[in-house]
Amino acid sequence: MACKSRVSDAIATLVGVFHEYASKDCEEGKKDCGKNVCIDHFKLSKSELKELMQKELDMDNVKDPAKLDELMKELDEDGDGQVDFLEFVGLVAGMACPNMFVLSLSTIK
Ligand SMILES: [Ca+2]
Repeated sequence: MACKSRVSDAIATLVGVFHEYASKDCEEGKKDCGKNVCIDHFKLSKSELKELMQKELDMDNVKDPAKLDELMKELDEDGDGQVDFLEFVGLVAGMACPNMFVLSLSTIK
């Protein structure tokens, strides 16, 4: 078995968490009849986004409907009312940047 890198593990975790939450709202009517696979498990609904933000990122300010609407509007670049993985990764990258800046400063001191 090949040794996986930490970055590969981090990517796998990110994808896994995204799909876990994106699958929560899967309704019977949204299943692909032939394959019995949920066809919307590649996107986060507003309620799925809220749950992910609260449980995985400790962001309780999304309890405020106005804040959640604001975040959803900001992330939903294609305007389909859901957050796909690429739109979600934009959020993660935005959150990582300030932390990376702080880490960079701490290593050069
Ligand atoms: Ca979208």
